[in-house]
Amino acid sequence: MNERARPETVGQSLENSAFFMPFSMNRQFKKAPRLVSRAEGIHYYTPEGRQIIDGTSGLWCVNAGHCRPKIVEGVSRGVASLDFAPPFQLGHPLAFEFADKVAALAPKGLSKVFFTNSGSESVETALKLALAYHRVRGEGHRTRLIGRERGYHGVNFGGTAVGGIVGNRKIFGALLAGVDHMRHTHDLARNAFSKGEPQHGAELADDLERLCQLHDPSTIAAVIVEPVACSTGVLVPPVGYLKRLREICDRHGILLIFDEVITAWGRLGEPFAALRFKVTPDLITTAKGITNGTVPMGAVFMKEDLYQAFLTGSDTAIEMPHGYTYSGHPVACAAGLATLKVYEEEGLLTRVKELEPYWQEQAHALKGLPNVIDIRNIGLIAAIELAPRDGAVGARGFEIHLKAWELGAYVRVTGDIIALAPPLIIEKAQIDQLFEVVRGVLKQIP
Ligand code: PXG
Repeated sequence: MNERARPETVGQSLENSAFFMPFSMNRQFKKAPRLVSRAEGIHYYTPEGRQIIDGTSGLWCVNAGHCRPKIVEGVSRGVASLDFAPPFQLGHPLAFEFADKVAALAPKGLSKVFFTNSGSESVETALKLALAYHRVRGEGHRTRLIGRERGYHGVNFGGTAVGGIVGNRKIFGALLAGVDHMRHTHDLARNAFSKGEPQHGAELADDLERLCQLHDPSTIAAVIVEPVACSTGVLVPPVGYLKRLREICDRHGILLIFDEVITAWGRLGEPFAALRFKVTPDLITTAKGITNGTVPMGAVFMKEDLYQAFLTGSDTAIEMPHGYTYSGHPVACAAGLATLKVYEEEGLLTRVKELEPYWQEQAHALKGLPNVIDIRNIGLIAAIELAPRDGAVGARGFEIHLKAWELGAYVRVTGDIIALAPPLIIEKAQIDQLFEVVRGVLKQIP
C-alpha cells in the first residue's frame, strides 16, 4: 500500500468504539477512519505524518490558523491562573475586558454582549432575548419567529425550528410553535457563476412582507438570517436583499438578527458581515472564530436600547433569567483575548480585502471542469456546485470529499456542493495549492 492510500488509523479498529460521532456517518466512518493528530498553520497532520491543507479552517472557525503560539500561550496562562469562576452574581476581570474589546469591533450601536459557549447557544439566547425584549416593553403579543429555507442556526430546539434544513428537522417532532420561513435566495437559473453578490433576487426579501400579511406583523418578534448562508452551500445574498429585509423589519417593529457564527471575525474582510453589507441588525449571534476555535465560546451582541429595555422594563431583580454555567468562562476569555491580539497584530480582520480578488480569480478558473454547474464566492469563501448524479444526490460530493483527503486537502461538502474557506493567513501560493488539489479531484471523479 503506498503512503497516500494508507487508512489514517492509529493502528487499531474503531468499529466498536463508544464514541457516537456527531453529524457523521458512523457506520461508514468507523470502517475507514480519517484522523488528524496535529495541526499547524493551514495544515493538519495525520497520525502517520501526512500533511493535509485545511480548506475549511477546521469547521469555519480557525481563522488565524492552527496552534498559533500566542493563543496557545494565552490559554495555558489563563487556565493556570483561573480555571473557573461562577458567572452568576460573581465576576472575573477577563469577561469584562473581553466584552468591551469585542463590542468595540461590532457595528456601531451593538454595544452589549452576552456570552455563550457555541453558535447554537448564541442562537437560542438571541431568540429568547427577542421574545423577552418585546414582553418587557409591553408587546408580549410578538411571539412569532421567522427563519429562512436553507438556513442553519445550530441544533438546539429554537435554532432547529428557525433553521431550514429538512434533514435536520424531520425526525425531531414539532420543534417550536409559531415559526415560519421565508424563501431562500439560491437561484442558479439567474445567478450562476456570480462573482461576489449576485445581481438578481433582492425582491425575495418581500417574502417577509408576505409573512407579515399572513400572520399580522404585530405577532412577529424577530427574523433571523445568516448574511451568507454557509452550511447549505454558500448562498451569497443578492445585491440589496439584506437592506430590504432591514426596511421591512423597521416598518413593522420586528427585530432583525444576523447569525454571524461563520461570517464574523474577518471571513468577509471585516470584523462582521454586517459591516461589509452596511446593514445593521438589532442582534448578532457569533461563536467559532471568537476564540479561533481553541476553546468553545459564543456571544450575542445587542443594541444598547435592547439592554436598556431590560434594565428599565424588567419587573424582576434579575433582569434576564438566562445564562450558562460557562458563560464568559475564564479560559475562553483568555483564548479570546489572545485571539484578538493575533487578529489585530496581523491585520487578519481585514486581510481578506486584499486576498479576495486573487481568491475569486482562482476559484472561477475551475469553470469548465466536469460537472461544475456553478462557482460562487465572497470574502474568503468559495463554493463549487456540481450536478448531482441521477438518483444519487450527494454521492459525487462525498466521493470528492474522500478523493480530496487522499490528495492532501480537507474540504467541506454539502450534498454536491464543495465549500472552501481556508484560514485567513493563507498565502497566494497556498491558495494555488488548494485549488490544484480541487482541480485534480474534479478531473478524477466522474
Ligand atoms: N449558526 C450558524 C450560522 C452556523 O454556521 C451554528 C449556528 C451552530 O454553531 P455550533 O457552535 O453550535 O455548532 C453554526 C455552525 C458545516 C457546519 O458543515 C457548519 C456549522 C456547524 C457544523 C457544520 O458547514 N456551523
